[in-house]
Amino acid sequence: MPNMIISEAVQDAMQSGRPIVALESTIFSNLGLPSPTNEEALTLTLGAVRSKGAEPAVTAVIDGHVRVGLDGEDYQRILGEAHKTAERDIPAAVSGRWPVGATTVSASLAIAAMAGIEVFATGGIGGVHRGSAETGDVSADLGAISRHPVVTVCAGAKAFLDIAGTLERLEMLSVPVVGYRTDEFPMFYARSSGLPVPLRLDSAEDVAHLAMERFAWNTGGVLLGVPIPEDDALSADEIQSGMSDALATAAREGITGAAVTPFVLAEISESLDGQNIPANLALSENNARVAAEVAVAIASMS
Ligand code: PSU
Ligand code: MN
Repeated sequence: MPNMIISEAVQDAMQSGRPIVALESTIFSNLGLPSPTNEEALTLTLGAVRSKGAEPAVTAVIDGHVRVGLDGEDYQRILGEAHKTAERDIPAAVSGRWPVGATTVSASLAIAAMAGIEVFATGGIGGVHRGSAETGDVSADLGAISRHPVVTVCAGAKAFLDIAGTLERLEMLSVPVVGYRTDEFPMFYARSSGLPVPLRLDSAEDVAHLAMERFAWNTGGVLLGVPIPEDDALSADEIQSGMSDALATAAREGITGAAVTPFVLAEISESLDGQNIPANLALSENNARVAAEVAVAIASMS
């Protein structure tokens, strides 16, 4: 097993079989959300996990150490300047002693799986980018969701991605994609992408059952799409306008590789003039709550 520092609170939960929810750190860093919204998102997310009786385990690489579960000062470190750390970057972050490696979905899933944590919550996953036929740009999140035995709870994928292509790729990767109380794959700020999910489940217990069956095969994870709460959702039109500009700017400025997603996210926030912030907070909190309910259900079954 690689070296990892597991916080005391998370170790306690592991030893007593209490439910744990892993969380990524990229969304809470300057790569994901602007300050002070990022700190607010973190507080709401941690509170949501705890309110359901589960222990939050934020993943990160701090001073070259892989961390599972943070406290006090560590939280301040991930809220600031950070180096985006996907799964493939973990060895470089450790051997190169990166001060703050903010883990993406792929890195967080790798760390959660290694630590034996079965449920993970995020905001939106990465996916197949528009124009990927030319650029080849497909997020490492998809491969990680498929390989690691963890339930990923998300509000769908960002509207700037190729959602249909993302769902096709998830099928190719043999990922069970589940709509939580919905028949359609959610689209982050919007409740639906208009595209059907292959399976709908209506309770955390049902999701836990499915996850146990999936894990029994030892071949990978489950993706659970949870629509943003109705009151906080933006309309498809609102999202569309901000997005086209952002993609055009990224293309014009020749942004490639790991820089694409943070760049587009920042551009969209700017063009929506902060209208997306309440939505971002609401979906992060809601996903954390559902993830905790699933973790509680899994813990009660195992
Ligand atoms: N979607 C968001 N906010 C984010 C991300 C995605 O709405 O901060 C981050 C997540 O950490 C995700 C990563 O795992 O971007 C995907 O990056 P890429 O597209 O480069 O794989
Ligand atoms: Mn990419």
